[in-house]
Amino acid sequence: MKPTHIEHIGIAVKDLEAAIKFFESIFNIKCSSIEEVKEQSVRTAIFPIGETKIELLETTDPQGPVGKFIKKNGEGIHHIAFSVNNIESRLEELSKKGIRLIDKKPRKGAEGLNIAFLHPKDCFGTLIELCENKS
Ligand code: CMX
Repeated sequence: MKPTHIEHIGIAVKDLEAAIKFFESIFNIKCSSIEEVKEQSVRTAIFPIGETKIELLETTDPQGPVGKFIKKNGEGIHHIAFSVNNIESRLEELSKKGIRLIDKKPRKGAEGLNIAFLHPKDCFGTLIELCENKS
């Protein structure tokens, strides 16, 4: 299992619009899309930076994964997403190595990517997302 690059870094924020303004004005980068991912109870804002992206995440439900994360930790880095080829085989490989899969099968995430999360308790406290490379 070898990621090709970091697809994005997810940052949990309380106020998406305020965070977008901050990243655009301070770092001079442009938000390319804002999207609601209903199944994950989040609104996302994407900022491409070279080959990777920053994904800002605002919860739409205090009981959703980002809502619970912010309640416990406050705002900050929520997950790191690795871009991989052939995500289903990668998941099978990781499962055989005893890493708990939050998503046993890939599902659609922001920007229509096929994604799956690995459990942070099996990854040194870091929530890792796999994203399938678009071909
Ligand atoms: N990074 C590191 N640790 C995390 C974490 C994160 N982002 N989210 C939760 N945890 C830890 C908690 O701190 C907690 O640790 P302790 O047991 O030591 O207190 C433990 O995991 C359990 O957390 P919880 O808040 O009780 O929540 P759940 O067990 O119900 O869920 C998790 C945890 C990771 C399975 C769930 O958040 C999940 O399924 N995440 C994947 C989906 C997701 O995050 N979606 C939002 C982004 C969507 C997108 O990018 O499109």
